Amino acid sequence: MKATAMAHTNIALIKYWGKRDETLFLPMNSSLSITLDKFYTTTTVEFCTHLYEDVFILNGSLTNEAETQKVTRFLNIVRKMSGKELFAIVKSNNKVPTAAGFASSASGYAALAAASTKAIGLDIDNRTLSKIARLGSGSACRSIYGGFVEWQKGEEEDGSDSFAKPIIAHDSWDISILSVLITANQKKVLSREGMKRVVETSPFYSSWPIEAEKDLIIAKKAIQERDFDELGRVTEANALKMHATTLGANPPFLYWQSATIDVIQKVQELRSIGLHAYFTIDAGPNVKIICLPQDEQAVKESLHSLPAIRDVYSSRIGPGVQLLA
Ligand code: 2P0
Repeated sequence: MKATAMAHTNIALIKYWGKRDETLFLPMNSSLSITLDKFYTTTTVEFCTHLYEDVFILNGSLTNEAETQKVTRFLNIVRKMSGKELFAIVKSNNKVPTAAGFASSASGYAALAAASTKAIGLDIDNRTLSKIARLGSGSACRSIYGGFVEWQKGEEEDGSDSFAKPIIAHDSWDISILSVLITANQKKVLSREGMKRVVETSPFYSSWPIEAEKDLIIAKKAIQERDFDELGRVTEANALKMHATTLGANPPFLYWQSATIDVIQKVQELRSIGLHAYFTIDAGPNVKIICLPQDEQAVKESLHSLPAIRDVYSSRIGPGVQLLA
């Protein structure tokens, strides 16, 4: 009753922003991401007869009650599916610079979903696994697959048609992704809270799902045609539209810092001298840049000239979830 799985983080080019159902993690819009090769979570789950509660060890340390409860809430779903009332020891290691503010919930819940379902004896396909991972954290459903991945929002109230699917395999288009660290400080408005606030209060939100669906069509076509600049343009535009919704929220909020804008302007400047680089920003101040591999070194060097940049992590496109044992 023991299994180990590894899942990689993903970065959305077309963002998931807003839920239509908070319990089932059903999104307002479909989204599209790339899975990264360098950042991942490895999780071992062992269901035991002698335990009277779940135990969660993260990066070698026993977690607090709140963190353990999140894992228990997720394992309850798996226990219910299997009909087995067993508690588990969960050991998880993040190879994600979490101290750098890069989210690990996507890789974390994707690895937990794969390891826990296998350990408890469920035999399920990746589509079902994607739906289960979604119930831990929305973006986790995309980390089941490698390469370019679409999370189709679905229409059903029970979430049965809300899952991710691969667009192209991870080794069929070589792209470089730079994660630019500006600050490691905890953000003031967590993404879960931020998306809820914009849905409920921002007058700019109503156009978001419409725009996101349009952007998704453009992005998918660009991927099929391997048109990097078209993909980059729509990626940037989509990120800016997402962040525009926060300015209209009540109370308003902004994830950016001045260094975020410095990076945006640097990327624009690099394009003006012929480099193929485009930015995207998630629910925080750090910036991710997609660029062609031949431009990676030049982009990296130019970023180091900005005083507020603390680090730059390079990745390529990575694989989907894997069972290790
Ligand atoms: C994304 N984000 O598509 C978007 C862009 C943040 C901005 O997915 O509430 O941690 O657990 O479903 O998945 C972050 O949100 O939120 C996220 P929950 P999650 O990557």
